[in-house]
Amino acid sequence: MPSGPITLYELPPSPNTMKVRIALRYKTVPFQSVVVDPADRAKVLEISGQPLTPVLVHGDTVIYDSSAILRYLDANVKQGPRLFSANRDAMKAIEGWEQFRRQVLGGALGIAFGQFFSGKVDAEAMERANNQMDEATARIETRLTEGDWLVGDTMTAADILCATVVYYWCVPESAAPAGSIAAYFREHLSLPPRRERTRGWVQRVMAHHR
Ligand SMILES: N[C@@H](CCC(=O)N[C@@H](CS)C(=O)NCC(=O)O)C(=O)O
Repeated sequence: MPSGPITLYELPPSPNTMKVRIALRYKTVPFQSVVVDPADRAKVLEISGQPLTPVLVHGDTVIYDSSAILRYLDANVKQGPRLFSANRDAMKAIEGWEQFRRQVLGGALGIAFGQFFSGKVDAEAMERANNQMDEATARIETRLTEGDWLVGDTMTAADILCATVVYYWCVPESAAPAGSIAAYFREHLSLPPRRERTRGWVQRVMAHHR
């Protein structure tokens, strides 16, 4: 079993970094954070052989890619709750939500980040992002009529993977200082009032983002 201190190389407030941070806090695993300069990937490249964040270092073991990191933590760090499941159906359901994140939620997120990085605001594109997220969260809202979490009765990787995307559509004022990316998304992205359960669920997941 790997052991040793854990270091997270991260680029806040990226959704991929948020996933890993939430997982570490949820499992109550202590870690050291190294904030990466987006314009200087030399250290990340040296450690992991590729330039993207997040990267997790656990003793002598290096893992990159947020989904790989979640699986690594679940399989190797026994402390705290599970992120995945010993149950086959639950495991399939979590992986189903992971695909939903990539294929459905990811589309709206891509439009929103594309707008941010373009430095302009195209009202039509933002409306498309908002409409796509409204449609996508219908499935989440329905699922949440049956319980607090997407799979089973505890938070799993399914919640962490999906809520870190939907978060950008319900950023609280307290997390959006003027001029920040969060403030930009807060200004342009929103969920309709009928997504009340979805908003509550995002808050429950994001409560672990410390
Ligand atoms: N599949 C990777 C994607 C990692 C990724 O795209 N990271 C972004 C930050 S969220 C990054 O480092 N982008 C830098 C770039 O594209 O130059 C994961 O899930 O961790």
